[in-house]
Amino acid sequence: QQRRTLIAGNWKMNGGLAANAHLLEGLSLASLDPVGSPEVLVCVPAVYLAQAEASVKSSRIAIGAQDVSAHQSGAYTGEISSSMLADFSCQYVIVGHSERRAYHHESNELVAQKALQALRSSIFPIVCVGETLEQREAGKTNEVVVTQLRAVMDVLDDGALARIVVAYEPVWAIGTGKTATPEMAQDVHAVLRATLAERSEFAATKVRILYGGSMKPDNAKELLAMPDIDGGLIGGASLKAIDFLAIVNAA
Ligand code: 3PY
Repeated sequence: QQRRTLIAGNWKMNGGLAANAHLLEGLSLASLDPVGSPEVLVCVPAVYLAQAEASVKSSRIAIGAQDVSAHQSGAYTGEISSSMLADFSCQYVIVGHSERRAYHHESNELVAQKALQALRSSIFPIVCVGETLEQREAGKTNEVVVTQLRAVMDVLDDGALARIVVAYEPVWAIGTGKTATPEMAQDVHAVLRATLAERSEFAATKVRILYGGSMKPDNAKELLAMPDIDGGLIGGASLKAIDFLAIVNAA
């Protein structure tokens, strides 16, 4: 296996000091098998990065953020730069989650700049792509996700491209309890990998493509068994240690 499975939790705007302490402790105490096992990541609200950094210190759990500024520094009130994230041992950052694309009007170009900025601070961007129900029903799934991915590919050289993570999250499966079937997901993952391969075979074999959108303990195993599904970006089920660990153990 040339790609190590990555199981990433996306906490979204959930949690608080006490709840996080409980969850992080539950995850840290789990005896995660150090070899041949998946990489485990929690993407926490930025204000809790310091708490997460301190809590997971002696465990194998990596920490990440959920968004990053496209700018390096300066007059961007409310924004958080990639170097600030790096100060707290942040190794990954989600960019272009569909909730940010929808509610904060993030364009493909902005998402690409965010990915670039993350890499400048040696943080791996997890680039989210995915179609709405309307787009799927119109037969536009591949076109939509390829356009979203290409915008990021356009700003990265081959070396940088090999360092991103992609997450396929069908919008209609986010927070709805609906999941793509393993075959539906695999089809899109294969298209995404072929798109990477058009630019760089090396990147296509290296880049992990995660599935996101209501991945749960009871559907994780069959999704993760597909050849081009290299992990998961987990929403709701990442907020309970027992569920998140069940997904980790299914990988
Ligand atoms: C979900 O599973 O709901 C997600 O959006 C994961 O990012």
